[in-house]
Amino acid sequence: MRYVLGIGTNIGNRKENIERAIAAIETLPKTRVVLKSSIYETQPVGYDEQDNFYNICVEVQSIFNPFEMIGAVLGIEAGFGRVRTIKNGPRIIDIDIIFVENMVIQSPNLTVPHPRYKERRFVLEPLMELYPDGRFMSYRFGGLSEKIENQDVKKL
Ligand code: PH2
Ligand code: MG
Ligand code: MG
Repeated sequence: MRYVLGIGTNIGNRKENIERAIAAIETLPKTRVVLKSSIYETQPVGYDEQDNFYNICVEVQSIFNPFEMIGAVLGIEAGFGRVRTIKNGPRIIDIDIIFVENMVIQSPNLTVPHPRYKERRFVLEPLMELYPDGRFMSYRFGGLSEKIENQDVKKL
């Protein structure tokens, strides 16, 4: 299946965290990263009192179904020693499922497409780099990023 994942980090060596997360995704069975955006340094959204993030979006091809995939990414996050404290607060690694093909999923532990991706420049900018015509399958996100204020993003 075709996935778009968003990865973010603002604790420790951010570049290394992103590289390690991508390497971990590639170790999943029959799973590979087929597209990778640049890394963006981004202003925190939702909770101000924390350091800037590094964010990236990747397209992944995997045999995993979405529930296997969310289990796998939570496992990778746990392997980084991630502990969940403040909502939207600092994290060593966060791996979010943005899209799974054309699927719509509403379940207690997984919502696809990601419910807030259209409000977040740290997702939209790398997405537009991967899909310059502003579409992934039936999803449309062209022109949204420019309308968002107070969320600085800088391509590294
Ligand atoms: N993730 C959040 C909340 N705020 N801000 C930035 N810049 N980057 C993120 O990845 C991020 C955030 C919740 O997951
Ligand atoms: Mg997130
Ligand atoms: Mg998450």
